[in-house]
Amino acid sequence: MLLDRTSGMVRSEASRWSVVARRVMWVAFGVVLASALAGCIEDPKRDILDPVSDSADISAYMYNLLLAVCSVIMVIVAAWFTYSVVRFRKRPDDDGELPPQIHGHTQLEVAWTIIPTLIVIAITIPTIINIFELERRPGEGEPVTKIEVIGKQWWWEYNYKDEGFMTANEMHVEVGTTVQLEMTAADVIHAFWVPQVTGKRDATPGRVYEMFFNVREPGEYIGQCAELCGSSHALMGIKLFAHPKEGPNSYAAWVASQKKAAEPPRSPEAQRGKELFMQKGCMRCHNISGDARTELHPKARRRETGPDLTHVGSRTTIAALTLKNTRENIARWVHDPQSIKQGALMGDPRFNTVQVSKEEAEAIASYLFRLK
Ligand code: HEC
Ligand SMILES: [Cu+2]
Repeated sequence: MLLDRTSGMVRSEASRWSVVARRVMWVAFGVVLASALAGCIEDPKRDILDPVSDSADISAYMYNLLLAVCSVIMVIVAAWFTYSVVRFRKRPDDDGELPPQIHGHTQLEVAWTIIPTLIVIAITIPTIINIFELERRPGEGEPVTKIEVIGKQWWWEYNYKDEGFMTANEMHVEVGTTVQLEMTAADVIHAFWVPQVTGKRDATPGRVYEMFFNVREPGEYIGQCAELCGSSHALMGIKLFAHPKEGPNSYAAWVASQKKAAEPPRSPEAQRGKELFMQKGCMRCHNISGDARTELHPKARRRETGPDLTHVGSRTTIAALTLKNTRENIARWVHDPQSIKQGALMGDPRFNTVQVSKEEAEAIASYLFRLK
């Protein structure tokens, strides 16, 4: 029992719970409204109902099929229910007698067993067909882009093994060419998901799961790690660029630029940045190819190894979409990664006790940002 301070009356436990329940409802309402608004302003969008690949078509088709079937059922049930409530409501002349009961009515029982079974079968058949369709491997001789994907706390490593380079978070593929992801994880379970392009699939330590897709529209698609993987899980974004087959923005042009060794520094400040990069031991965790002194030996790769920085300046974002890629943001990140991404393995005292002053970070940023 509680004493209500304004009225001095004793309030029951029940009314206290109703106050709590009302507050919970308001909070829930706020959360729903905020996420709906967030959905409105999002650009570019991440919408499974606007698929741009064969794989996402399947997910959208299954979603729409289930929505249609369930909507029909809902309308029938709701209409029948409303009709019954109105038609059989209690009237003033009600004599209190029970209406005829249907317990043990054989035809009805058979009907409500068979109809749901048919509905479930109708949903199961396309589901099974589509599961096989999603797993279908590309045919012999069909060109395939193979990308090894490694989920790490809290970013994505992409290894274009056939081409011989690595990149991070921003995946590039070619429109019309089947992409084969070979997904695993270095630490905990993550999940790769670009709603307009792929289904959701776990990246699990010690296992390799494949995923296939073929994008049909050039563009930029946003994704997100979809498996709670620790404190900065929400800052583990994905960007997928689908390049046309031809032209200056073609996939081949992107691959050619990524295969090049890193640009040597051009300005004195960038030169100093490169020296600081080496002095501070950044290449313990980062590779910059083209100079043995900034290269990370492939055998030295560990769980805490960070993104390949050979072409870090060519990315549009850094730290898995946490920051826009600008010179200033690289400097901010290098100076104090922990304040930007809590728990990031860079700047974690267990692996890295190197302190980089603001001014040093700026020199390093001049070097890194030019690595286009
Ligand atoms: C202990 C290993 C480690 C060391 C040492 C380290 N880093 Fe990192 N670095 C990482 C990891 C891990 C990430 C990815 C963080 C994330 O996004 O969660 C990262 C991310 C970055 C990024 C962003 C790259 C991108 O594409 O998102 C830059 C730039 C960077 N580090 C520069 C440096 C510099 C400069 C130094 C030396 C002062 C350094 N790092 C030292 C592990 C390390
Ligand atoms: Cu995650």
